[in-house]
Amino acid sequence: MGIIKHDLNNVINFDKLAISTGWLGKHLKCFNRIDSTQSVAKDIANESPNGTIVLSNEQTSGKGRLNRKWFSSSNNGLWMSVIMKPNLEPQVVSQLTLLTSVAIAQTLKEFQIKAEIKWPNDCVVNGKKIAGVLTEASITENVIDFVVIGIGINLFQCKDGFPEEIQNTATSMKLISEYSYSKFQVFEKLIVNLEELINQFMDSGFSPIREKWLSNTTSIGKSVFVDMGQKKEFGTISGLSSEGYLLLKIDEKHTVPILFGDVHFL
Ligand code: BT5
Repeated sequence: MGIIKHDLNNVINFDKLAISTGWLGKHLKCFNRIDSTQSVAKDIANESPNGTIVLSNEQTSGKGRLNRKWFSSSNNGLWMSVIMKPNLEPQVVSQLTLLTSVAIAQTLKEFQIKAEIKWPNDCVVNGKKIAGVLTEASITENVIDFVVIGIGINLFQCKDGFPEEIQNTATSMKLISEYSYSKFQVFEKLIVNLEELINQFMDSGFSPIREKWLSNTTSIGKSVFVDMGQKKEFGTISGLSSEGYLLLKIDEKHTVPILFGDVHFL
């Protein structure tokens, strides 16, 4: 596989990595410390091939959705962004977030960790967040130039390894599993799962991904409120639409599709 090294002081030794993938991860840009793999990926996306991955040991300004922070301390997690140039309608970009959550849940399962997918972009274990996804797209005149899928998976943090503000809401693979693993193993399995799901998505659309998403969530039937910034909607999660919207039953007669928001269990 082609490995492009940007930072030669980089401590990541990906030379030993032998990923048996087709197009995903064929080009890797590995860093020791950058502000955010997401920012770098967006900067280089135009001139990068489809499937390029940007990785960093540490992010000094990791990003969540809505400009929230993603804490990404050194060597503690898999912090990466995937550059894609898919021939897709812009409306389906949000489905890539759901797809990526499925890939993460499948990967964690291979390490004996049963993670649940929480709409739209979280993987949680026992109610605590172990991974998050941030999907951003550049679109010109209704055509996708590129999509960048940011993935953060907490690997090795102890409880007090997280900043105080997320100590009660975040978890890591190390905190859950006795299973021994390396960052490279997690990366490798994730890439294989992600590539397979993206290939399936490009061939057959969202329907098979939706089925997998549904089989990896326990959210259905739960009472929640969804915070959409300007508005909060209370109800019971009743499903996922064929487009990937969260279906929220707000009373006996009404179910509303939700495209964006944060789900809070009641
Ligand atoms: C996300 O946003 O969950 C998207 C996370 C994407 C991170 C990746 S890492 C590689 C790539 N480069 C980037 O700069 N970002 C991507 P959101 O749903 O908005 O969740 C953010 C919230 O999660 C924060 O407000 C915190 O409450 C919490 N949080 C922050 N860091 C966390 C961590 N390491 N583990 C668990 N929770 C965290």
